Amino acid sequence: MIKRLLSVLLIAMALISCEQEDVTVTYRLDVKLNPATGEKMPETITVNAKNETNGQTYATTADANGAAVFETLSAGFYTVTASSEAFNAVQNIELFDDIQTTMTLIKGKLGKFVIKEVYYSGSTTPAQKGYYSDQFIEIHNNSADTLYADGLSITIHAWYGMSENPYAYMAADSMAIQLCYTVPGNGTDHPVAPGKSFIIAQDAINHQSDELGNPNSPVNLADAEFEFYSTRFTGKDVDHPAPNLIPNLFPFIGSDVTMHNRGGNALALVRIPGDVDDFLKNNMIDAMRAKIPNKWVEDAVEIMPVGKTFKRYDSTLDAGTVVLEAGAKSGLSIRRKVSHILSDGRLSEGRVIYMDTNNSSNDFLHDVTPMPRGHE
Ligand SMILES: [Ca+2]
Ligand SMILES: [Ca+2]
Ligand SMILES: [Ca+2]
Repeated sequence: MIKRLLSVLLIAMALISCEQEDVTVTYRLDVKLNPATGEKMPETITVNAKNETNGQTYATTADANGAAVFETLSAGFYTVTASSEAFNAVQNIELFDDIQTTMTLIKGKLGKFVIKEVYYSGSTTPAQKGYYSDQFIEIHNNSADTLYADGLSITIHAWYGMSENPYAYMAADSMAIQLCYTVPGNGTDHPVAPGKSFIIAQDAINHQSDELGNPNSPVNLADAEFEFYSTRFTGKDVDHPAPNLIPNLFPFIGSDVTMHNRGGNALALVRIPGDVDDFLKNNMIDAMRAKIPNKWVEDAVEIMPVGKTFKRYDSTLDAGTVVLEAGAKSGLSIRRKVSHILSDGRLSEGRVIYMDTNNSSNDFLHDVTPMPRGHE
């Protein structure tokens, strides 16, 4: 009899525990935002909590004190982001209990696409000549969502930074540019998954093995998603199979889009609403340079020539600078530091998140061997 009672009891306990497993456990997440150093708290701050396990996103707004509450979130790994017009913060939370967390805002927009690597120094041929056709820019989706590269423009600042920036008068709200190329597409032609990147090559070939290449080049760019292509002046550029970027502003006399090999090019990723050519046409500073509002900039990196310190970008775009000390023909590049790599069995397992505090002095490695699609 006792045995029977015991087994009934055990079955009942098993049933209860089964029932309990069906009940979703929720926790409360309290977020407290601090303003950026020396700044006031922005009026409107959106706070999102994205569950990295099932992809669901929950949104709320912070109150005047910077407090935001998510009352009932299911247990899991979350990416919490706070963003206003001019400030942002990001934090990863493991929510397996009620949690109170503090996040400090930084200046600048929330990074979506970020410039992950820029190889502009070029390499040295066996005959000790400079070879620059292997230059590339790699752009990484640093967000938790699929983004589209369509319509994303890459720009080069109008000033090389060798002396005081003559466009400093507009820097607080606009930047002067001398080059703008845009990714083609109808809006959804070029999806980029979270943690993935795409490469814009000067020439999309295997520079190490191509007969027109350089066996000393550090890169094979045959699988680059896009390339720069120019016939405008000399007709010497070769159109390889990779799709070409759309040239919107390219006033140089040369056979291709070649970045300044000693670091004179401050780059930016920009979303220009509407027709890019129309916008530029109506916003020319002179025959060769245009003006673009800082608020359209998705990411910017102030690459500086060796030994120079003449800033061009406002601190909201890039509070610092990055210098490649080895200079031209060194075969070395600048690359964003890895912030963290998501793990612990999330859907996003292995996704690399790069450091983006909008300060390239902190965010970038320099004098590193180019590593297209790689990280360290
Ligand atoms: Ca080319
Ligand atoms: Ca091509
Ligand atoms: Ca940035």
